[in-house]
Amino acid sequence: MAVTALAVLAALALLLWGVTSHFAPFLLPDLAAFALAARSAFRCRCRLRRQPPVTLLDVFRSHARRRPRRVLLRFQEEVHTYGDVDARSDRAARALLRRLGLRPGCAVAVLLPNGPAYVWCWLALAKLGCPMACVNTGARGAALRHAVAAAGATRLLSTPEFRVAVEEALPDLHRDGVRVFYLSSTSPTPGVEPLLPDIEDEPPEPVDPQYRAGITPNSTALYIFTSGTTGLPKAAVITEMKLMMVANLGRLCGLRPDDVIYTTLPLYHSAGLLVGVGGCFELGATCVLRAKFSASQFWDDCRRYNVTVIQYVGELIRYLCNTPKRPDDREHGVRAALGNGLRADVWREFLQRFGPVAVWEFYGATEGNAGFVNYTGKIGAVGRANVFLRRFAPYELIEYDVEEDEPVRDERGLCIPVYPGDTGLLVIKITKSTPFHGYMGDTQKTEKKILRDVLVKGDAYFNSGDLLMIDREGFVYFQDRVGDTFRWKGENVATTEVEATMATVSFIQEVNVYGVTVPGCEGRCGMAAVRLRPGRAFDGKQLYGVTSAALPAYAAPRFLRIQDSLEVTGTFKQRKTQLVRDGFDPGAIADPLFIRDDSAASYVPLTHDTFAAILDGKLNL
Ligand SMILES: *[C@@H]1O[C@H](CO)[C@@H](O)[C@H](O)[C@H]1NC(C)=O
Ligand SMILES: *[C@@H]1O[C@H](CO)[C@@H](O)[C@H](O)[C@H]1NC(C)=O
Ligand SMILES: CC(=O)N[C@H]1CO[C@H](CO)[C@@H](O)[C@@H]1O
Repeated sequence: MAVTALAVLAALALLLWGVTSHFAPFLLPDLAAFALAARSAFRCRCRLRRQPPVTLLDVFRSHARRRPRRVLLRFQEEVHTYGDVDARSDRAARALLRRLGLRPGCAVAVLLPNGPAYVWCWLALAKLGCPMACVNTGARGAALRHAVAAAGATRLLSTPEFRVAVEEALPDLHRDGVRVFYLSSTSPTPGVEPLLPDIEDEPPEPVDPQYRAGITPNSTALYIFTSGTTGLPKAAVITEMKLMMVANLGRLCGLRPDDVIYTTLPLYHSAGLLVGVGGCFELGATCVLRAKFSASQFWDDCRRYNVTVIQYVGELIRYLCNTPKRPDDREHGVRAALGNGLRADVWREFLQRFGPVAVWEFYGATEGNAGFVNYTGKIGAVGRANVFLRRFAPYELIEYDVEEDEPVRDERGLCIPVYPGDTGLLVIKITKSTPFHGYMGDTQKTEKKILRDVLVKGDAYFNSGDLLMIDREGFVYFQDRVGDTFRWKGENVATTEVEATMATVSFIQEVNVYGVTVPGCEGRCGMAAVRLRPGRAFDGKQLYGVTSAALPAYAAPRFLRIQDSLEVTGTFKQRKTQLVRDGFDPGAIADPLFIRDDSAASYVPLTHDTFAAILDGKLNL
């Protein structure tokens, strides 16, 4: 098997060497990456095709059996070994079975903070063959009720920490027939029962494996909620196969069983839970959890727990770079960083300041059917357009009309692939090996993510909603979320590009760029919300200078809003919706507002008179 595969690879390599000479410098790394990915996919498939299938839970259990004393979790002062967590999840599985009356396949929603309970709860549910629905800890009221219902869950596990949210939604949850439990020793909420005493009463003995008898590679292991730009979150289906593949990402990036992985990302998202904790299950490695990311504590934690690998999202690295410099900035054992959304400028600054850390930037959507990993370490790139991998996960970048918010189609009604160097919408073909499982109970939303008739009539692609660019050498660059681009004066403005420019201004700590509607104007006019560096004053002339030098006139923000803090989501993505809605009315916004004034070559305060002049069409933007 392996020999045939190698022969095929070698033949392919020889063939391609001549044909695509510009790929030649990267042929070996491309081939190596392909071989690694193929081996990983092969391993996952073999495990899950066995009878009964070997799931990630089984991989965890075999580590727990062979090396029970190995540390799985560190959280604050707590140390939990593989053996401890296995036993704990056995007790919990028994208690859940008895108290919740679960049957295999019943989804159970959890609203839990980052911590060991998240992990043993997950394992307990997996041992019962029940998918866990990971509710965003920020969900309140209707959003909480919606999340539980979207996953089809009839039980919700939480803790008194979320008492306010639970009590607010409780009448509605009860009306929907959902029973709520706290994983605590007592309950402050009438109608919510505590589970901890029951869990502690149970013996640490495994539950009957019969509960997992129905598991196939296709079974739902988890529901992870993805937030769109609009509307309520969608419950993305994570199957056993997908879980296994994503948990193997760390191994693909060279992580080892002796690694200590530091996760400050929320566990209700796939990066923290699947790549981080799941990656540790896969490797038998140690995971250091933190309730919440803290920029000032980050490196102290890394030193204290001997962390070797960190997980990031782009903003997190930016926060780290924004902390005051310290003499011990380079004193840490971190050798690799795993994550996504890191911009080239921040990436460079991070390496310069904190030393040689291998940055494994990857790209992939929770519900997506394929992704990219940077396997060459090219700064700024999310990966390579690997000709070998493309045969298995065929993707295209297609022309996208930002104004109409849909792909451009030719006279035959098909999409148009972009040329190298041009930005296009990433779509990935839906095939047997790259399936798209969609969103639970929402065929309409699932169908919306599927793009049909892309290259030929009748084909189907997963619409990533992301704009990417592949350069002539085959490096892939993330450009924008589809919603992050707006039109102004007939031009596309990429908010991330404007943000990257404004972030270089010395007095700006954080910036969030978006487009606001102006009565009587087509498209959206650029606006930026900024947070100033502590102790620094706003300098309109300097900002004007930097933005005019680096940005085309249509892209430089016309309006500016200074905020004490910029609101971010659980994964530090900036929230734009509310800012867009707020607009630029000085009568309605308490924050200081400025307008770009070309005659003064500066940003000047936006007065009520100026605002009125804009509305009356007397002042042309
Ligand atoms: C997995 O599910 C899909 C439908 O979602 C079905 O077409 C396919 O046959 C299933 N595969 C296996 C191995 O059960
Ligand atoms: C970190 O490493 C040092 C030196 O090897 C060791 O003494 C210490 O106990 C380790 N700390 C943890 C939390 O593993
Ligand atoms: C497989 C591979 O080459 N991965 C690379 C990704 O990028 C970092 C550098 O930032 C390299 O160290 C890794 O080796």
